[in-house]
Amino acid sequence: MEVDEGPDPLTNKKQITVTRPLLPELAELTPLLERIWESGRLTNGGQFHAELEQQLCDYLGVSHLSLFTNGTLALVTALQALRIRGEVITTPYSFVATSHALLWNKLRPVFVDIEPETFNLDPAQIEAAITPETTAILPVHCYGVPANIDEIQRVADIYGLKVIYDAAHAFGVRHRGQSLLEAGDLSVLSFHATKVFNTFEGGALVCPDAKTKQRVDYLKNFGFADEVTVVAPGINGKMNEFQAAVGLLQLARIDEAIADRRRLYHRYQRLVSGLDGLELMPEPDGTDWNYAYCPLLVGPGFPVTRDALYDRFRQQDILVRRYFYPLITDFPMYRQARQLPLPNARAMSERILCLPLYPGLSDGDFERVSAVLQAAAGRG
Ligand code: T4K
Repeated sequence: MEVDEGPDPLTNKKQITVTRPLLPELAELTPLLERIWESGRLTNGGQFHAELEQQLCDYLGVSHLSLFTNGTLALVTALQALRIRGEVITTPYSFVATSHALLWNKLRPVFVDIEPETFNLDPAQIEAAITPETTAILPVHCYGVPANIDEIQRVADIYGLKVIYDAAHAFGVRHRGQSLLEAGDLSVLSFHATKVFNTFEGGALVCPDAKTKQRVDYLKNFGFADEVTVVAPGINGKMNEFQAAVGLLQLARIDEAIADRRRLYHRYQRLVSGLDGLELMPEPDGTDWNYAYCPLLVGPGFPVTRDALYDRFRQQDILVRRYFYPLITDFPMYRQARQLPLPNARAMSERILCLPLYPGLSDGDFERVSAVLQAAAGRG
């Protein structure tokens, strides 16, 4: 990936965003668009849709996958596919779509704390939240870091609960030599523009077998099993041919993109290791991680607070983000939801700042980010 020399660190005001999408070359897109135009098939399971499903299964190392027009509809459908009812145990430390998928299904979220090391649902807390109404667990592989899948499964098996992973951040992550997306009963991916792999908007539901995929395929197409048979009140969650074509082009360069992310992450590690009071999330053990985010924790030992650091970045037109602050439980529609004590989630959400991380972030831009951190640390 080409990296330009970039602007003068402290004078240039070009905006740096927390992420920028991987984009295909326009010239590569043209022949695929021509094929769409010639076929006249724009959506409802065309050639690119079929090709992307196959190529993603091969790349991700999973046997069945159904494409969606976005990750949120895939989450909503996953809960429908498994006929989840009643209460679902989930994390407050996520993007709000995780819990919204429950409300769209008239399910009741029950919030449980996270492990501070992984930012993921703490399996040791789950049992205390289970009632006779509990039917499922909805954990997130936050930042693409694997949740504690063994322990979560152990609790789920004891109580007969389904496990649906919100794997929106976990594209391509392999854990102990196999795809993380095979954990639990279903996993949901997001291919939104801000993700490691994108189709502008998009997502997928990873299924364990052909029968489940069949049901999911019906559900994302209004419930149609054939021209005259509707088997369920399905939704329109289909990915169109343009999205799928973009996906095929992105997939061809995804390894290079992840390698770029890795290099940049290591550069941040070297920078942050020299600054007292800051801590970059360590890379997860035993995992081929995808470097989806660059989570920085601002500790009490740092001279400025997290929010003051956030403001300093903004003043330099560097749009860092507090993923995930506020906690989901602080949004009005979740304040009344049942929750266990959430001290870790709250502490992390008050310390977190995600730094800019994307393929092609220039040396000059990295220097600008670095200059803000150094100045805040009193090294300026
Ligand atoms: N579960 C989890 C755990 C998720 O994180 C998400 C999505 C979902 C489920 C739902 O999946 P989808 O239905 O979205 O497929 C962004 C994304 O919109 C959202 O997809 C993502 N999580 C979330 C973590 O981040 P915002 O509100 O922060 O997006 P926005 O528009 O402020 O963009 C962030 C930065 O990215 C901007 O400052 C600039 C840059 N950007 C953004 C877009 C859209 C670009 O450079 N180009 C772009 O096209 O939510």
